[in-house]
Amino acid sequence: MGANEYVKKRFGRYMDECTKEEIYIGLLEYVKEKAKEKESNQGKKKLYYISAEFLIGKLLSNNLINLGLYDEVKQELEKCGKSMAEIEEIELEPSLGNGGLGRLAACFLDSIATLGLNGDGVGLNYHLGLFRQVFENNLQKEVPNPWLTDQSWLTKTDKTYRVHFGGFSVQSRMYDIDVVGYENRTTKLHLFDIESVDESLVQDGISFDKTQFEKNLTLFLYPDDSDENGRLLRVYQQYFMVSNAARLILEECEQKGSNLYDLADYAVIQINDTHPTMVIPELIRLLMARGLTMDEAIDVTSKTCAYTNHTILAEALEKWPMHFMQQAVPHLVPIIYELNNRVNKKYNDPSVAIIKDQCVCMAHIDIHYGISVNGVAALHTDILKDTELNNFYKLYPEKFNNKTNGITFRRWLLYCNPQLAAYIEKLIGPDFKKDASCLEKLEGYANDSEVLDKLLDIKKERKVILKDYLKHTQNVDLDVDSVFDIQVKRLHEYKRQQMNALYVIHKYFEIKNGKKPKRPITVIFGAKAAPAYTIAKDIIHLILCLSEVISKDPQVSPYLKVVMVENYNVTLAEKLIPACDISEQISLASKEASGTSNMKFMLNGAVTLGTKDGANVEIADLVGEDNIFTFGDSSQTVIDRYAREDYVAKDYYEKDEKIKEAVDFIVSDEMKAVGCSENLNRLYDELLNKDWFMTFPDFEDYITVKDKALDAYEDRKAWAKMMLVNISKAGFFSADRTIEQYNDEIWKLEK
Ligand code: 26Q
Repeated sequence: MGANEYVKKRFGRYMDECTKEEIYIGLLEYVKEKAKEKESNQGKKKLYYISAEFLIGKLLSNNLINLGLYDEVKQELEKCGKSMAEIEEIELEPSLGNGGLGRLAACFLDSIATLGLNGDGVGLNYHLGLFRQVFENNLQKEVPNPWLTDQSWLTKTDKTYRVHFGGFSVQSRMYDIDVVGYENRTTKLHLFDIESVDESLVQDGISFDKTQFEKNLTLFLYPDDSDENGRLLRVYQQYFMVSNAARLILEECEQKGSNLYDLADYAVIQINDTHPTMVIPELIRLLMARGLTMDEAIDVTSKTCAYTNHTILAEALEKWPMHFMQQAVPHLVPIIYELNNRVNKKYNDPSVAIIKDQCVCMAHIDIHYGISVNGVAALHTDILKDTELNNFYKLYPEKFNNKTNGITFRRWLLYCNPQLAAYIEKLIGPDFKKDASCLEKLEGYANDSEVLDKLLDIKKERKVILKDYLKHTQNVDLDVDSVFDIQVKRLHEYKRQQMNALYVIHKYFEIKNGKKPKRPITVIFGAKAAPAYTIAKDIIHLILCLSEVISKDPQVSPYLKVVMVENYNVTLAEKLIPACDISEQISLASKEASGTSNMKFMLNGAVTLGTKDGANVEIADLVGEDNIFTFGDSSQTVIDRYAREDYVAKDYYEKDEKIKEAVDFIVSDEMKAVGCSENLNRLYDELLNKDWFMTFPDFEDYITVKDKALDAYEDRKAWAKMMLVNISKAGFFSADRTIEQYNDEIWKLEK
């Protein structure tokens, strides 16, 4: 049955007589039905990918593409005078993630389903998501981001558990989302919720009573942890997630015939960063409750779990006070002590202990009691081995391995850029859709003038689409003949949005002094800052104020525009990335584990302006130095400078006129006329007296290389050739490749 027939059956009317809302619901149910018809891998061994975040994005169009129904449905809609875009607008984007870690989990599920592997995702059903970002008076404000509707992609299951905490228990329920692989099988994302959740607990903005766990556990992802109650709540959430996961895993494995001693033949658990780490003591506890000895339970669990590290920032490595554990999960405490004792007895080295200063180092549990520790890009894994986790690497060299991240080409090319995808298919045929390495065939066209022109045309078309979209949704005006320079990612000082902002100020002065760029520049930012991360919010304030000052300056505004899109999310990324000319990947070398937007931009024909950090290093190796703009100190230089502890920001400020001029502007009268003195002063002080992520040492080089990129943009043919090389080399960054590697080297699932 086609979509229109389905809608007729559902609503008694064909699509031409239905509202957009009805069509959306009809299509949603149609897709769910079709997904049910697809088989899933029922092999003996199964992967459980546990993650606090799954940033899955809207699902309607993506699922239609993967089911092979997109073109058909699009045509049916058009026949009824409706467009796919207007139906897509009805769908709310699930707000189940924050950034790269969550989006990676979503890309991985797509690849697992596409490759036909037996693997499910397990996470939480946050009713109000992370938060929705709104701008007021040039400041970020957080409001709840409800996304659940009566009819949704979630299917309520009858799986429920009672989950016990210190002093009380809650009833859980599992909800499932079908993940549809590309022209292949399906798999599931299991999201656990509490039956007793109470959204009315949320009062003003995103604040709520953080002590009422029975009502608040699944309200928000990453609730504000600036106070002790917020941090404690995160522990409750994490335990709730993994306790449900562990029970599901044991149940499924026993059903398939596991005697629990052989659990590792039936299950492998990938722990996505340390948030799900408590699954280790919880599994040990449950196995003991089922009759295994402590030794046996530890042995079985240690053969089943694998850990992925996504960060080298020491402050992001989770350490929970023992008294939190005592309060939230007293039944895990003796197990954690035992795990710690065993480590101490064996190694007698405080640096690898699990309990330090009465805190539990979550990553240490994962490393001692798992089969694998992986980083997410080659440089990142090397830094883990040589520096950050060196003491562990010396103990367990065989556990450490690299899995360079990847992205799903279905969403990040076929869906988000059908114009480019169609043209690529015209040139090299359809094989690249299933085997991304085929993109290399494009290199044969590197000197084909017609092909290069067409790539520029497609880019222009995508810039027009972005312009229309931002006008319609955010009332932003873009000049499609300007260069689109885009930095979209979580707001964090190490990612250095502040350095990009300083460049904008530098350009502003150049233009004021009569040095006009050859072509107008549009600098686009998109980022959410964690609600309690003061300096990150100050950086957003800086960018919004700059945007206003520049747009009101008739001398500068024809040549320079700053746009900060509100509430950057997957949906916006799908519009921004295809339209980008210059991809900003400017983290302080050694700090960005991998980055994945860098891969999405490259695949869509943007050229990277980046430091030698994370996966940028691998991008540079693949495309060659002529097809990327790299700048800044190397990771080794940075690591050494930190070790010497001799970086003094003020020295740079005093010696370098450009730095001084740009930094001083932050607290200028012009800025204070549109902004808040308190925020601007604080950011100014932070940069001048700390600049912990070393923007000043790289600033001069950043200006030079960015200006070089802008110059290069003017040779349109040469630029188009760079675009083509970038697209042709993007195949390595397919999540299908990444998942094949996880499977071959860690999971070992049958196909
Ligand atoms: C830390 C302490 C307490 C509670 C929460 C956290 C926390 C929350 C979120 C720590 C980290 C995150 C998110 C991390 C993240 O998104 N990392 C990104 O992962 C991507 C996928 O591997 C990489 O490409 C990025 O480089 C990395 O920043």
